[in-house]
Amino acid sequence: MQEKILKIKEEFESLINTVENSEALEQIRINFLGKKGQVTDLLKNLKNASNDEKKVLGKEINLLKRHVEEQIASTVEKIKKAEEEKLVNSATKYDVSLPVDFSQGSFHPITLVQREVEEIFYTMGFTIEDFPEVVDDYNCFEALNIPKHHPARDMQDTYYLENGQLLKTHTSAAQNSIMRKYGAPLRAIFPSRCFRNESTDACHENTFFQMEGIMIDENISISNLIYFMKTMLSEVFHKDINVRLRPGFFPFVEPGFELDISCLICGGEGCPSCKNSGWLELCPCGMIHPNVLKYGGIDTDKYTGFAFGLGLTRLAMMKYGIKDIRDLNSGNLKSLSQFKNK
Ligand code: FA5
Repeated sequence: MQEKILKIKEEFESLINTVENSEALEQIRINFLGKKGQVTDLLKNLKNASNDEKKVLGKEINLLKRHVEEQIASTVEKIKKAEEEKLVNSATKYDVSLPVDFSQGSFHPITLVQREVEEIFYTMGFTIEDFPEVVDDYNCFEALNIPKHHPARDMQDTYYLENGQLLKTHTSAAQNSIMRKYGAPLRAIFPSRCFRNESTDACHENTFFQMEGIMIDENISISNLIYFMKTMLSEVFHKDINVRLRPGFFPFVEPGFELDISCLICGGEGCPSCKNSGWLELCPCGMIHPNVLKYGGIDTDKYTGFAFGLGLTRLAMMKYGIKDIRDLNSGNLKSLSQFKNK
């Protein structure tokens, strides 16, 4: 039996030292520690040994079992880390000087990042809603506690149609309709294209994507908001990201916050992508103002909620290391064809 123990140990060592992914590691675990695993069998067969043998062999088998368990546990961590690193590295190999590959179509990086964030919120019980890009003044401003002539409108000049409708400046424009459609409790995200009349630079476009999220229920607090924001960012980047939360003013939330992430293009040193500040405004958020809940037909004695407006285009820039936001709307295949297999 001692020979058998040694053989099993050798076999385990050679397998564990060369294992490359989680699936193969799970097979090794089953093979050695599963119900019919080799180490489990050794323990079962011990009952046939004499009392003296049991003392010696039992100790050896238990040592082997512990060794196998410890090795598997530390390898799980190693593999997880390696798999995450692989994901992160593959996500940041963006190089405009690479030749164009016309052999296969590809998804736009914003589509990729949008789908990824949708998946994250979907698994946390959020529905994914759609809303038109052309809206009226009520939805875009008034229902959000921004009456006519309110100075907050200055930050969001946009393109108006002759019939008085406008191209929506932010995804918050869908909040009122979605509250009215579903009532409370409610968990929804609604990604969309937004438009603003503004000069473009490395981090501003006149056409960009946001993803709004709202959660309304009894006893919702800022802790819930912070939890969901942290979960989303760590899932998207597959690593811990430096974030800062600072007070921010938006008439439709109280209190309101700006959530910034440390710029991943320059590592926080300062560059044109982050207006040389080292930080990038990514996801303003806050507790939904009671007026906005009332306009949405929600009982404010019973319910509270949070809302956030994630800058999806900026998220794609940070995730894929795209230095200039204008590359994303350029239609330039040299840039866009690089995202095939991501
Ligand atoms: C808003 O649009 C608010 N509706 C967000 C919000 C929702 C606040 C819910 C509170 C509660 P802001 O104007 O800061 O806020 O834009 C939100 C995000 O969209 C910014 O952080 C940024 O990531 C992105 N963004 C805004 N303007 C542009 C632009 N011109 N180009 C690219 N991204 C932009």
